[in-house]
Amino acid sequence: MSRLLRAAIEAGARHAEAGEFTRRAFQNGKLDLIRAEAISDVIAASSERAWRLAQAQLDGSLGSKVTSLRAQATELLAEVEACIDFPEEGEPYLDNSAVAEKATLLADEISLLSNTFTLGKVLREGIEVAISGPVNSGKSSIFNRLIDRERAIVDSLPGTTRDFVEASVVWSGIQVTLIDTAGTRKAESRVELQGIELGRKRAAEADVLLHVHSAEEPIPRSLPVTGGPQMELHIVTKGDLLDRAETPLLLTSAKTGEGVEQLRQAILDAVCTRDTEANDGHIVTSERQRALLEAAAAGFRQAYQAFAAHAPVEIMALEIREATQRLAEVMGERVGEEVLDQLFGRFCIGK
Ligand SMILES: Nc1nc2c(ncn2[C@@H]2O[C@H](COP(=O)(O)OP(=O)(O)OP(=O)(O)O)[C@@H](O)[C@H]2O)c(=O)[nH]1
Ligand SMILES: [Mg+2]
Repeated sequence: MSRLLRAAIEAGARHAEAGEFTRRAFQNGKLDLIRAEAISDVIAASSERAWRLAQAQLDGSLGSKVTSLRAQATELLAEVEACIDFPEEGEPYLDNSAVAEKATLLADEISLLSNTFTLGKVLREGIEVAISGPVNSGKSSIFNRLIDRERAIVDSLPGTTRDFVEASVVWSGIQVTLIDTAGTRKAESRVELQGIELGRKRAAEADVLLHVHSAEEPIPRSLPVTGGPQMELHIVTKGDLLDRAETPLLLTSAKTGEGVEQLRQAILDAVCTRDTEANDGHIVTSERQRALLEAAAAGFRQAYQAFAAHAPVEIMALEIREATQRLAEVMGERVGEEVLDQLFGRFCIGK
């Protein structure tokens, strides 16, 4: 293969660049940018749902939604610009308040769409769930239960897990990476202290932090609210040792399997707050799309504010024009070379 390749290159061929074919298709107007982005998502899909989502984008699902928003925006722009071009004729017909109102409605609709990015990210990239708690509280046991295999060592000796252990599973089509960490306690040795620190750092990067409280210990009545960016869940482990459940927390047992299915569901619920049906299944999948939609929504809101502040109609027109331009950029119109370089650079060679 490599000799063949060398011969081809000597005869004048060259290596394709990353994403070169998709980029050409985009630049020749065969694909809009949302669909071009979807190609790299199809290739990178880590689960069936991620793949299905990418496939839907490739079929133009999100693109058609953005196109319809853009049509509304263009109509609004025409209304407000008519008034500038033909002030005498336009003024009596143009109802500024109606335009401002429509701009607000459009802003709300665009925000709703851009908010689906959180779900889109979960579907595309999956989630990370870190299990943390005191030593010997049953973290590794519940970890093994959740992934359905004996991956982490379990022992009655406290301090069994030394740093962290990771394993990936797919639940309801979403890739879930579970991270079992070393239990916390006043460490006995320097090595243990380092292990705890490594686990803590890894856990800090996860999307969900699962705190475990062993039924053998007093279960805290009030839970600390950290207010960080992570979702936090608290559960009781070794629930089979409790006679009566006296806790509002989810009771689980790695021994009997009690509560394990509910725990899986609780983890998925924690990250998928907005269901897929919202927005007719249109989901924003890239940070680029999200940022542009946010900017468009902000622009339409500013158009309303200009109206509310009795600013000249030109100001309102300016805001609407810029916001409409942001919507066009989502589809890939008038997007700068640097953005394209960055976007296609993520593709595999030759795709
Ligand atoms: N009865 C009962 N015992 C359990 C359960 N889960 C874990 N244990 C026991 O609790 C002990 C500690 O379990 P591990 O899963 O190793 O706990 P850990 O939190 O990972 O411990 P470290 O890694 O040392 O921090 C072991 O002896 C387990 O057999 C459970 O659901 N019921
Ligand atoms: Mg452990």
